[in-house]
Order: sequence, then C-alpha cells, then structure tokens
Amino acid sequence: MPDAHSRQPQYTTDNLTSLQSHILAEEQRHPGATGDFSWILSAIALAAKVIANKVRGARIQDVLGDIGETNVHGEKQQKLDVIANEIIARCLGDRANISVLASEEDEHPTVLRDRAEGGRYCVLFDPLDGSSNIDFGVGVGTIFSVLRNDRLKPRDVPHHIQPGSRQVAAGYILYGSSVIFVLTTGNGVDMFVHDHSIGTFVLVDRGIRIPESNKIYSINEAYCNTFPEGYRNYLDWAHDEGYSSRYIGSMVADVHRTLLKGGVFLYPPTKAHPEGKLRLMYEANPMAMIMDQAGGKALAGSERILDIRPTDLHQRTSVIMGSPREVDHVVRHLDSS
Ligand code: AHM
Ligand code: MG
Repeated sequence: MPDAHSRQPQYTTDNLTSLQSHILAEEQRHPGATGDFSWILSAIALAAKVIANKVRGARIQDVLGDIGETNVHGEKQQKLDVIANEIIARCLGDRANISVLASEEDEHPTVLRDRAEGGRYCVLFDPLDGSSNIDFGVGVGTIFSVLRNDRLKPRDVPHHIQPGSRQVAAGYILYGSSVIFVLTTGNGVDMFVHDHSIGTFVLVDRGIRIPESNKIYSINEAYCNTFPEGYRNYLDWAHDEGYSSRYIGSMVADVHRTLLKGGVFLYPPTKAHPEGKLRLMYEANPMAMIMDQAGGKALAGSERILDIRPTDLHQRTSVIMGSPREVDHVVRHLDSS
C-alpha cells in the first residue's frame, strides 16, 4: 500500500480547491443543509490564520513566555494561550448558530444562545496545544470538535457533554514549517495547506488513509517507570523488534506525523496523571474521529475513545492512537499484563 508520501499531491494549478469551496461542496451533498456548518468552519479557518500570524511573529511582537498565572488544570498559561483563546472566541462568538463555546483555557463553557435561539452547534477547542514548546519554534496547534446541540435539553443542562461518536466535525491546525488544516466532517479526512501568497487554505490531499503499520512509537518514555505494566512490556517488545521513537511533545505535531507516516501515539496513565494527561473532549475525541475516519484506531486502554461517555468538560483520558496494527500490538501487551 503506498504511504502518504508516495501519493501525488492534488494541489496543481489545474485543480485549486479552497477550504471554503470544499466545505460548501460538502454541504451541498446534504439535502436541506442550511449553510450553518460552513459558517462555523470558515470562522475556525479565519481564527487559524490570525493565530498562525501571531505564532509566526511571537518573538518579534514579544508575546513569548508565560503570563504568570495557571489555568483550570494548574498549568502555566502562555501569553499565546490566552491570545489564541481570545482570537477563537472573537471569530466564533458572533456566529449565530453556535450555542456553546468551550475551551481548554476556560473553566466554564460560554453559553451564547440555546437551541430555541438558533444555537445548533457546540464548538469545543484547545486553542494552542503544546504551547510550552512555543518559545523554541516547535510546531504547535489548535484542535477543535463540533457537536450538534441537543434540542431536547434545557438551557441549564450542559449540551456539550456528549460522546465523541456524536461529533459532526473535528480537526486540527498545525502551525509548523507550514500551516496545515486537517478536517473531517465524517466523510473521510482532508488536508489543506495555507498558501500565504493568496491567503487561503488550499486542498492538498483528500481521503487520507493512515498506513496499516509502521514501526514507530511516539511516547514520553521518560515516564516509563510509572506506566502500567502492559505499556512497559509493549516498549520492551518494541525495542526488541527494532522500532524507532519519535516524540515532539506537541500532540498536534505527533498525531499529524502518525497520521501521514503511520505508527502509534501514546499517552498512558502515569504517576502524575493516573487518568492520562490529555483532555477527552477537545484533544482526544477530535483526534480519535480523525484517526477513525482515516482507517486508524484510537483507544483508552481497551475502550474506543469515541465511545467514552463523558461527565466533565475537562476530564482526562489515556490515549493509544494510530495505525490499526500498531494499536493492536499495544493492546495485546495490555491484555496479557
Ligand atoms: P497542553 O494542552 O497544556 O499544551 O498539554 C498537552 C500537551 C500535548 O500537546 C502533548 O502531547 C503533551 O502535552 C506532552 O506532555 P508531556 O510533556 O508530559 O510529554
Ligand atoms: Mg492541549
């Protein structure tokens, strides 16, 4: 099976599709579509361009470093965390069809309007994931999850606490050596790259399929003494099998590489984070939907991440995601420990 790198890119001068036109075309496929969804995704694309600009100019504009405060998770907030959060709120806040906006950086979600007032969607996001890497020019990203607003629920019941299997769209933007937008609306995974010369995200690959297997694991191995036994057994096995290790420490960058090149990305339970470190609703769920749509797998221990029934906006989960055969190797070791 050819891997992502041997495929011909679809971006040629004969075939230029912007993110905007792609979303509109996708929407046309659904009878009765109102265009609501396009508004949301175009707002996310706008926010991505503004954040990309901030990330690129961070040192020049003196917005590196932390602000001296911690967020709801007790983690140091970087200046750019706060800026990215505000940019998303500003770009999405006036879209009349959004009911709830929820962010990693805010303890409570913002209820903009309820279903009766036209709020049909909830948007959950991590505005700048991996931001502790930002001072060093390492790739960081925005992750987002779009859920339908359940019309039966009254305003005071949280609409956004739904399993990942109910997501209607998910994606991420990687601010790296190029700015890459990866999107699924439940019809495969498509990839766009920002073309600075025209100020637009252009389609470069559609229907991305993750390679079935590749001998690469991506994990913070320094914590291995505190991993459950099955993960340690897996790592011993992988060492014997000649695996390679790649770990950037930015989930968006690590998952993006795993999606294109294959392998497995893991964040197990640790002593510091017995439930796992990553957040279910706006980190693991959207990435799990992308993996699922690309033919990969995404698990928390033995359970599919998308099947977890959440109880809290900021709950954490362990993560094993990537090529189906690589995820199976991990699970085999967890099962026999
Ligand atoms: P953040 O949301 O505070 O940026 O933390 C999430 C990041 C992920 O991008 C990355 O996979 C993980 O934390 C790295 O954690 P560690 O430094 O423990 O390996
Ligand atoms: Mg994060």
